[in-house]
Amino acid sequence: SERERTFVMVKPDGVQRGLTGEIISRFEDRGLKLVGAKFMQIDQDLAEEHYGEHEGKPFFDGLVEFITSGPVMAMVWEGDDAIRQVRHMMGETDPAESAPGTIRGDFGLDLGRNVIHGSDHEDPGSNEREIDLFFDEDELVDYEKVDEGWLYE
Ligand code: YYY
Ligand code: MG
Repeated sequence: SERERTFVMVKPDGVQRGLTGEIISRFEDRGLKLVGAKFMQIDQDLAEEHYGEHEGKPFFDGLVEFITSGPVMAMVWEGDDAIRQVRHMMGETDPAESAPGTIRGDFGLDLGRNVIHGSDHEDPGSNEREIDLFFDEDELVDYEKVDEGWLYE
C-alpha cells in the first residue's frame, strides 16, 4: 500500500483531559511517523472552513463552538495506508459505538466530545486539504526515521 500523510488533531476535550501524550504514543507505537505538529487555538474562520462539509447540519454551530473552545494539538502523521489506519485506530464517529482498544472507544462516551479528528479515507483529498489548511509547507519535516527498515518489508 501507499505511503500517505494524514491530518490528525487532538480536540479541546482531549487536550483538557490530558490525553495528548497517550494519543501521540499510540501512533508512534504503531509505527507512524510524525512530520508536523502545532499546539494552537482554532479561530472561527478556520473552524468553519475545516468543517465546511458539515455546514447547515444541526450540529454545525455546536461543533464550531466546541472546536474553538480551547487549544488543540494539530498533527500530520505519515505511513503506509496512514489515512485509513488512523481512522481504524480512532474508532467510530460516536464513541458509544466504538470498540474498546480504539481511541474513541477507550477515551470517550459522547458523540459531541469524541477526543480526536482524523482525515476521512472515504473523502479522497481531504487529507491534503486539511494539511494545507493547518500547515505551511515549511512546517512539515521530511526525514528518515531509524526504524523504517524494520517496519516495512
Ligand atoms: O469524521 P468524524 O469526526 O468521525 O465525523 P464527521 O461525520 O465528519 O463529523 C464531524 C464531527 O461532528 C464529529 O467528530 C462529531 C460531530 N458530530 C456531531 O456532533 N453530531 C453528529 N450527528 C455528527 C457529527
Ligand atoms: Mg469527518
